[in-house]
Amino acid sequence: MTNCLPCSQGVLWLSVSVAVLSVCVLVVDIHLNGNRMIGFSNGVRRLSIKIGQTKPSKMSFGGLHCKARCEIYPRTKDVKRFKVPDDKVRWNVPFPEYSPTTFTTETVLSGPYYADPDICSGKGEITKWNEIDGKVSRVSFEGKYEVVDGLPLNPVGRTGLKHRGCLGRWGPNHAADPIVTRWKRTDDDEIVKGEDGKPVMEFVSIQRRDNGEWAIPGGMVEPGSLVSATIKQEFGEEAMNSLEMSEEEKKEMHDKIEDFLSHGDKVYEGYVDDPRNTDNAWMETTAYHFHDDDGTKVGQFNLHAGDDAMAVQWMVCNSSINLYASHTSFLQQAAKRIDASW
Ligand code: RP5
Repeated sequence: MTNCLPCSQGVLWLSVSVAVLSVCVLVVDIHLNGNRMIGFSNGVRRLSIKIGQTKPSKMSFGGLHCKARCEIYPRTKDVKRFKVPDDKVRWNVPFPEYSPTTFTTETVLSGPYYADPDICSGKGEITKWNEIDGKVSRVSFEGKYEVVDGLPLNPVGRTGLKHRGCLGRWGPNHAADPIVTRWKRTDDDEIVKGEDGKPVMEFVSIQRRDNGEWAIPGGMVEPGSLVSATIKQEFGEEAMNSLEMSEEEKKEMHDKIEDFLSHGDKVYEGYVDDPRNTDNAWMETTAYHFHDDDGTKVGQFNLHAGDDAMAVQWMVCNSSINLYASHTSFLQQAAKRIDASW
């Protein structure tokens, strides 16, 4: 049997495909459906699939990591990374003297619910690298990663530290980041313009409790959870302090954010240059942008720092902001999406 279509069927198939594509191009609203989203924005077609995808994301990291090579490992006083110069980051560049520090925190080694077994000391094994492993996704947005001597290798390159540091999972640790923005306005409700004449965007920023840096209120995707659910949960917990709310207040908050945080546009999915990354464990995220164009929706949100946040504020976005991990570059993508000043 041949796989080729007869000519008339081929033409029919082509016409149907073109028609379907044309209808899609007319889609104006961007739908976030679980962690699966099909959207069209600025004339650019975006199609993404679940975390379990096998192809590298079109939005993936590129470049070299810098924060993942910070000298002292986060949340420690004296755990020093082996120094990795820029030209020795990539694994395919020989670096015979490379002797990374071995480090995993006691907390992670004690086996909390979010952590994998300590496969290096023979406690359990992981066989499903680059696959969905039960409810845990070991798939990277950056494509297939190498596994050497039984351990997954950071897809960007050397970090100067091996094993997991304070990350629970070997390989990718998946997170989700909600970028919530509005236009900056004067007391007379006029939109403020930047030096480039474009409107100035503000976003909901939290100050992280672990290092005091300002960041997007993101969080880890729990095994089996959807990115969309994580986005709502993290925004509620970190920027609205939902954990301290009564059941009634929680319901009110839920009603307010549910609709707004259901219509967003994915601006990034891939590796994060997070200071916690190691040679064998690293952060990846999916970042969605939710913009309140007329300022009537997010204005209702009562921002209160909670959970992992020390403070929360509307922060002006421009090229001089300095945020946690790669968050500044996610904001830049969001600004581009709505043609905001940068
Ligand atoms: C970053 O870590 C992600 O972009 C996300 O914002 C964050 C998730 O980790 P926790 O805030 O839960 O520590 O890499």
